[in-house]
Amino acid sequence: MIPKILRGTGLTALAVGLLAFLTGCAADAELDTLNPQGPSARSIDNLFDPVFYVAVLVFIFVFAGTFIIWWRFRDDHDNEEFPHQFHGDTRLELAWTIVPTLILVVISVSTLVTLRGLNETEANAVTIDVDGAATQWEPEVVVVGQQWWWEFRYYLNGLDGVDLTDARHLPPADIVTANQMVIPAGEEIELAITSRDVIHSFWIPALNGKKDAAPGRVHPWKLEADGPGVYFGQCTEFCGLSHSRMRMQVVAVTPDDFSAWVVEQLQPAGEPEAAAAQRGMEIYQSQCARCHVVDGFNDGSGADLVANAAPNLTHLMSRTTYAGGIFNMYEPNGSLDRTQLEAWLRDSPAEKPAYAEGRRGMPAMGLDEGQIDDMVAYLTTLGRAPALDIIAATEVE
Ligand code: HEC
Ligand SMILES: [Cu+2]
Repeated sequence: MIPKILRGTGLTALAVGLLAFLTGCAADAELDTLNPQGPSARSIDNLFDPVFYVAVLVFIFVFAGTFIIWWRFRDDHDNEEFPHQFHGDTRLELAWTIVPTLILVVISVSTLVTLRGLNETEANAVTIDVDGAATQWEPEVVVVGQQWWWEFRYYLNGLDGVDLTDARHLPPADIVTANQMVIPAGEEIELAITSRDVIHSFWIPALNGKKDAAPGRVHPWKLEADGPGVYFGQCTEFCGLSHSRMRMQVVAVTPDDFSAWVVEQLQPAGEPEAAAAQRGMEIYQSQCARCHVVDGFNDGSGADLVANAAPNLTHLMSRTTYAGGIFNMYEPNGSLDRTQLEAWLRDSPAEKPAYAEGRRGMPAMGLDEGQIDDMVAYLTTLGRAPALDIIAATEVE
């Protein structure tokens, strides 16, 4: 027998509450904020946990009090007398003024201390071994948000003198990637976050907190991964049509792997050998180079969108996801996911909604099937696939 209080609205409320609770359950949640794997995320979690438990205590206290009052002073119908009235209680009033004040003071002070710590950056230079010559790099990555993907720019000589005020005309960088940021594990990475269009927000829940990417502004931020691994993120400021398809990943690797990655990314693209790939390169020249950049081939000057505002394709194959991190480049066995790539080249707005006519996202290019084959042949010459374990760890659904 269901108690009276749980019938009707009560039952509905309980069911809705339970459903909401269950939606929060996942065995392997990529965007879990409660499983920090870097110092910034950990300091946020260290603040969140106690505040949460205090909130639970307050909740229990307030609801228990409400319940007791409701029960004790209920009208039980057979008592005609008005309940006993009283007014004022100095001890109670002092208690419920002082205790919440103390709680709030403790919470605000610890919040301020945490915020201060999060905004302090002190990255140490990392040594990158470029062809036997050691280079010192102060780990800084410029993060550019735009509808609806992320660009990561690495200036290996540091950001001094690099003018970031207009994200639509950034100075050429040594390495430019999209949607996957590769970093050395165990090192603090400074971020300079900006946007080419509207406000976005950069957040890798396991590594750091949210920071807006705002056009015309450069927001300093940082992240660090305790160890090698793949950490997922998602734009967290609603930014239009494909906001939900604006994802990113941080791939933290060992210092040696990082050096190797840098050396590889510094290579410009070469001339392809196969005839199909050469035909693809010609199509690239006539149709794609007006937006995209392939280092060693075209530099994006005179780009049709705003300069460099389409993903740099020089090392496309070294990225395991594309188009805002929503498609896999590879099958789990490491072979190219050709069907998906062809679908993208056939009609990208059908794969990922975009206001193409408003110069956002990639427009449908109207290639025929032969051209698509040639294009795939060319694209697969651009960069090298990463190791199978990275392919597996970065796989998206
Ligand atoms: C009008 C500009 C424009 C043209 C022309 C264009 N693209 Fe794109 N392309 C984009 C934009 C913008 C994106 C990012 C789309 C997104 O993630 O939502 C993109 C994404 C891509 C991607 C995914 C890259 C990644 O890392 O996410 C590939 C591959 C690609 N384009 C290939 C091509 C090819 C091949 C052509 C020529 C046949 C072409 N594009 C023509 C603007 C353009
Ligand atoms: Cu966004």
